[in-house]
Amino acid sequence: MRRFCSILLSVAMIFCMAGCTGIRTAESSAGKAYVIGFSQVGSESDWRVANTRSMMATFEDDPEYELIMENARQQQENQFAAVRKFILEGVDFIIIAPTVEEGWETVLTEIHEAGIPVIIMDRSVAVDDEALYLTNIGSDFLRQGNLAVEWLEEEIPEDTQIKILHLQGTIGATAQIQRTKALEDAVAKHANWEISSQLYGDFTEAKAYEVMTAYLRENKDIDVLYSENDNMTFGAMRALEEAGITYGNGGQVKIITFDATREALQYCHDGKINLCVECNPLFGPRVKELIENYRNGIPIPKHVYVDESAYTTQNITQEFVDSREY
Ligand code: GYE
Repeated sequence: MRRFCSILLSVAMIFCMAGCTGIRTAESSAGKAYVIGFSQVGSESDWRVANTRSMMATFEDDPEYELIMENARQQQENQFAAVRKFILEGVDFIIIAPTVEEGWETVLTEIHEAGIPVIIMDRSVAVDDEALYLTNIGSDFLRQGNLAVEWLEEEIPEDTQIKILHLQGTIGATAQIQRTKALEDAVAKHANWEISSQLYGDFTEAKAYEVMTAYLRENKDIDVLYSENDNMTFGAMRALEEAGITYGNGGQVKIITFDATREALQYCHDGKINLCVECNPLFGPRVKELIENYRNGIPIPKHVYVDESAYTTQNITQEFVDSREY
């Protein structure tokens, strides 16, 4: 603590020497609250927006906590800068939703040396020393991919050749790595499955629409679209429509999407999307519980997975869609 105070003091002095521009410190902004610095990936998708909301809503009405969120706009360097700022401010706790898995060793070591506990949320980090973070709470992305693949295995007879168009999210993000792995492993096992192309959509609707539109100008022979998140799927659907290609139940292209947000579930219910694999973004309450356990000295597991399913037109009702929280 004394170390933080002296860091804070020197930072404040530097700012005052530079013309007293002012600095928001953990102390000044929060009184005695337990301050959490949260480095969020960005706002690239509906999933992400729901995730941010869940985190904000969980902590905002609790005077015991203050959550300071920094939006990295999908750039890992912005996350490094945010984390270093949190360290200087002397926050009590740090949460990181990492953009990509690689590259975290240095900054996590800096946090460790500052004695601040860290939770890795949503995606994972690839570091040798697991002691650099308390726990990783997120989805089992490989299981999600396998749910998709198992559904496709049931849909496609062994003697039918299929061409799969694969829309990929941010390369190097756990959600991309594992969802891609599930598909590639399955394609290697099925002689009748072929990935016709892998397009980079960065988990955003705009990028997916752009790459799909360009692709469809030259290629229209697609049987399955495997899209690694809902927003890319929405962009792809628009491009398919403009190219005059049918999709969904009874259409040319079967669509598999990940996240299962309300909008995607509605399309699924309406027969426009064939399979929605669920990815739950509502981590706020679970993260808070983990922090409270940590503060109370209750041991917490190294990995916490959330439970998820997959939906088709056959197994969802309008009521279910309407009750979806995200
Ligand atoms: O599927 C996507 C988001 O990491 C689970 O990131 C998350 C993924 C999610 O942008 O929509």
